[in-house]
Amino acid sequence: MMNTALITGITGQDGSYLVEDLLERGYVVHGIVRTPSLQRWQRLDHLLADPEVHDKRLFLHGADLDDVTTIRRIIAGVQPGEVYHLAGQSHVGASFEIPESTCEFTAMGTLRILEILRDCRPVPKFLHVSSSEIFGSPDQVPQDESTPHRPITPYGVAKSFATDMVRVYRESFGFFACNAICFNHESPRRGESFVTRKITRSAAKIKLGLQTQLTLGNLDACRDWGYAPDFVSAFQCMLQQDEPQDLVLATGIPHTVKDWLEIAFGYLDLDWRDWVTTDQRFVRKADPRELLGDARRARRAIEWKPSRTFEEMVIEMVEHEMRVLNPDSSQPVQ
Ligand code: NDP
Ligand code: GDR
Repeated sequence: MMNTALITGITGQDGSYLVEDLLERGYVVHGIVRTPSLQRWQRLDHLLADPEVHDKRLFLHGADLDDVTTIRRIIAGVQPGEVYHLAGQSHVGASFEIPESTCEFTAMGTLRILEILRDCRPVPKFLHVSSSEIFGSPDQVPQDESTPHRPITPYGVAKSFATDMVRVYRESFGFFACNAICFNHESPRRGESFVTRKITRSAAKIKLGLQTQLTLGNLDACRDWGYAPDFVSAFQCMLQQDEPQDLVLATGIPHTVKDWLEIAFGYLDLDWRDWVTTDQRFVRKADPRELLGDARRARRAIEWKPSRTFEEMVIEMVEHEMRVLNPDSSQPVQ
């Protein structure tokens, strides 16, 4: 019998890679989407245009994360064997401006889904995408599954709550439920307001004469940046373990925003110092400083390891922007 999976946040960066991964593995996939008046789910266009896939092996259902009754009805109808919970307000900087809705969807949204699943027979396996932001200002570097949570952003607090709830439902109600504690992961499908995509897109635009300046916040900000398709391929493996457990997913290698600038602009033969300015607007009220992941447990448990180097990933993103912005050229403008 085919496995049936339900994904929340299927239209996001990770959701779009996860649905491809699961379809390739032979799953029937159901996704929950918000229902805007203008339906544009760009990252899923290629799948929705495929008559062998759309409404055959991939089905979309409309619901916001606070539509509890609708989500309950969808889950009752679909009867998924596995639920992948990715939906939520994912911008850390924005969480300072909209802390209530961030917590409403990211924290309470997760609890509501756990409560719905509690009434299912059997209870589907459950994967929650947690975040390195739960470590906030950590005492230990690198961080692993046992590092205490010390979030310093509203987003981090919301993810910390959701992460602990997943653990509580595993330990108290016997759920097969796991947290994938993910450090930053990027791709050509990354949202344009995140610093990585902002840099790669702007570098390409500047090269093509479509933009004259790039304004950023803290250029010394340091993160553990990996490649998004590598991360989502771990999600399915996590739910196939003999026993449920949380796993940190990370490369273990730190880089700064300046590293992104050096590689992205350098690849296009530009000196970023000629084009980049900074503005307080993009500097966070609080920003974790020493986030670096230790993914040894994931390596052991699911034989997970990153497939791309940092430099390969940055260049892939720059080349993607050049192709999209300059479709007549098969090669980047050098
Ligand atoms: P995106 O922002 O690209 O995608 C977020 C998804 O959540 C979208 O499908 C969005 O729908 C959906 N969503 C947001 N709010 C709601 C809501 N109220 N109701 C229903 N759906 C909603 O994020 P990513 O794909 O990058 O990340 C996926 C998850 O992983 C997120 O929870 C994020 O916080 C977490 N995470 C991501 C990391 C990363 O580096 N990418 C690292 C660690 C954790 P719509 O398209 O309609 O906006
Ligand atoms: P992050 O990613 O907050 O780590 O959250 P983001 O790309 O937004 O910021 C990374 C670092 O770059 C600094 N920065 C800027 N950030 C943005 N967005 N715009 C700028 O102009 C800019 N200039 C400097 C930030 O201050 C920060 O230090 C991502 C999201 O995917 C979360 O959902 C996820 O949980 C974490 O990664 C792990």
